Amino acid sequence: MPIHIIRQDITKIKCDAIVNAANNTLLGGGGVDGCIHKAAGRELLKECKTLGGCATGDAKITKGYKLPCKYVIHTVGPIWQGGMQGERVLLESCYKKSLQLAKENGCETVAFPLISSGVYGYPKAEALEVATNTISEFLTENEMTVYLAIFDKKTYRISEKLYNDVAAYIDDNYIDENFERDRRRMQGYSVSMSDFKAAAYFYEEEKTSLEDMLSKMDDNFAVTLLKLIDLKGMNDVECYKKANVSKQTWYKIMNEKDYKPSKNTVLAFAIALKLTLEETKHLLSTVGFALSKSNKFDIIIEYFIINGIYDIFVINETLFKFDQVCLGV
Ligand code: AR6
Repeated sequence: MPIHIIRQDITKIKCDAIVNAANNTLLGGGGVDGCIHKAAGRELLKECKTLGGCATGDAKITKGYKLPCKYVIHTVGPIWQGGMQGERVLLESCYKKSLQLAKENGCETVAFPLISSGVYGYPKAEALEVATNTISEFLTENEMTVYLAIFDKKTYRISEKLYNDVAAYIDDNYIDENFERDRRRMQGYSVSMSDFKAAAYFYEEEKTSLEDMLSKMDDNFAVTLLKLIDLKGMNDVECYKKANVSKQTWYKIMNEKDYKPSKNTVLAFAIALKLTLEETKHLLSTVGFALSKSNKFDIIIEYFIINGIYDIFVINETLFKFDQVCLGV
């Protein structure tokens, strides 16, 4: 099941549990801890007082009170001391223990802030890497939807070079549709009658029975996808998990004859399967989509495919930086 990176105040997320970046006392503090206590009300502090604190790397659970979630999972991240004091292992443990607690309490949707990346000083880019790696590892074995609430765009780890390369690629390839239309109008662009006649003649030549045409129809999306999965030596579960696509969506694709996946979903599969640009275009065409030069999202995806970069998290972080929706959402 998927991990969604979103830019949102965690206290506003409606899900089964939100995770709090707390301290060892569990008695509140600043940052996200302060926001959560404020939004939940005094009852949360009352329950926290009964918990006897929490060790670094561990997690404890309370009710959500006035928050729009059932539970708050309080975890205590490590204080950054240069990276040689076992900070990474402790931070991984925060995510693992919190997810385990969420699972034990039947949570299907959980939202995390970027633990330790504020007051505790863990470098944001590394904190994000630990978060995405640890959560995705958990999700390969478990069914849960996890949101990673990022407050600050700067958190994104993509390098300046990647950002600049993608920006340059967009500049070179982006066609503003309105600009194109106006330009054509200004140039008096029109289709002549003889063009139409030529097209009609061509159609006559090619005319064939509807039955014939239907029998030659290409494989549909589900069949094409399954063939590509085999071709790339993957299995179904591995593929949809890698694509950050939920089990429900996968089920619909495979079982509902008329189900049409979104373009976003098709592209998530293309990335998971490491398709070439041609293969991607073919997969898109099975549901009537194409990559457009007037769509920044499409151009960014094209950039990654052409450059053979298929890390969905790097791609999503880049999309996020360019204010586009993430893949597999
Ligand atoms: N929603 C989502 N993320 C947020 C929010 C919010 N409402 N508010 C802040 N962040 P921090 P830590 C982000 O400092 O580093 C407290 O005093 C923020 O931008 O809250 O683990 C505790 O009591 C940052 O990226 O937690 C502890 O003493 C991330 O949440 C100490 O801070 C974590 O920042 C814990 O420090």
